[in-house]
Amino acid sequence: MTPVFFKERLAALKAEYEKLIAEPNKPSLTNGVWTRYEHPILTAAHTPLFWRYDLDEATNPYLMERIGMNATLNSGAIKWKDKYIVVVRVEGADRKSFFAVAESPNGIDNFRFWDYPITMPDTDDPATNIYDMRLTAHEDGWIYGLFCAERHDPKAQQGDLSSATATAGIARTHDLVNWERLPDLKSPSQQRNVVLHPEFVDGKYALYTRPQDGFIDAGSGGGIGWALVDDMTHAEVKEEKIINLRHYHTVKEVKNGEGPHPIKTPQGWLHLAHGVRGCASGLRYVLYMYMTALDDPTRVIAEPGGYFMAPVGDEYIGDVMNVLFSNGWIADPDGRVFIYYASSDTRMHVATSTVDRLVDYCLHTPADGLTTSTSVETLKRLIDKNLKKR
Ligand code: M1P
Repeated sequence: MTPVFFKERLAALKAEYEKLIAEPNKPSLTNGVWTRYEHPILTAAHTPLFWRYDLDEATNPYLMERIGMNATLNSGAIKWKDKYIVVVRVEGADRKSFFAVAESPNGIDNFRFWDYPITMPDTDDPATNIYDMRLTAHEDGWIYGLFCAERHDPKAQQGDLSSATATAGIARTHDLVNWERLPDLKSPSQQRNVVLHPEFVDGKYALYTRPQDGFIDAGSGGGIGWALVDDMTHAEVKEEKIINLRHYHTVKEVKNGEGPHPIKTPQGWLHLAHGVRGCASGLRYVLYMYMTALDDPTRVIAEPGGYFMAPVGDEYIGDVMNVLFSNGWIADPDGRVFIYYASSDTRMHVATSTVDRLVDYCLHTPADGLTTSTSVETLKRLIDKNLKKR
């Protein structure tokens, strides 16, 4: 290869990369509750060139990718030092996920990765894969990151290289760079989608849990749980109650899981979660919302029927089709809410709303009556009301 080839290709790669990062994101679809944006905020192509290429002509004369990145998905989010921060689950071509911070000045576009991924210390029992961090700036002064720590099931039969276990990993930080790893959550069951509530409740740390029978099956788990914990440095689920149940023939029939930690509003805690149902093409993951009482965050006070957001257009397509998943949102002091969601386990998007709109959505959207008859009666009531005004 000639030096000219290397220089030209490098210049082209850099120009293309900067164009991608700087691309403005404009509002696209809206249903009045949320507004989607034209472009994903982060894709595998947004990961820095210096992660993927050896940029030394002597050792990489063809300027080929050396370390492939496959996807950028389920990201925790936090407003920090006036920047919109997402802690992204980056999945390499080798299928290993890791965490990396990306920041934006406006929450909508210009997301740029920090130079290095997060070095997450291991516990004494290192996980094979870690992913889906929920960030909580807790009133104790720490920023906690709770995530799934996945290991090959020690009870797997010989030759079974697929059975795995899911445990909640816990770490905390003051700067998003240096992380103190705490022992994994002790729980009678496997756990994924565990989220730390931002305030003490009865003087204890409060966790949203998702007990599950196996690595994939929520099974007898029942839904989103709640557990109080004395000490995050030795967190243990002793008592767990299910606060948001699954139901037959709903969007969360098969599984559900808390998204990011809830947002506190004067009317109650606003929750974003995912619900899963089965269909002929596999599992369908959608986002739904519910609200709980301020004086008792375990008491559901509202739950709109159906989904809040489901895949649209290109969002259907990716490594795991028909999936929307969210574990990060940011509520700004001016009332705007930035909802960060991944489509089909492949790329990250943002949708915007406001606290007022989301509360209105939760309090005034009819609940799921659980049968066709009740859905039709609910629909007829709205039609009657509207037609009387004609
Ligand atoms: O593939 C869809 C999602 O599946 C899992 O979510 P849950 O535990 O609710 O089934 C997670 O692995 C998640 O990362 C993934 O996006």
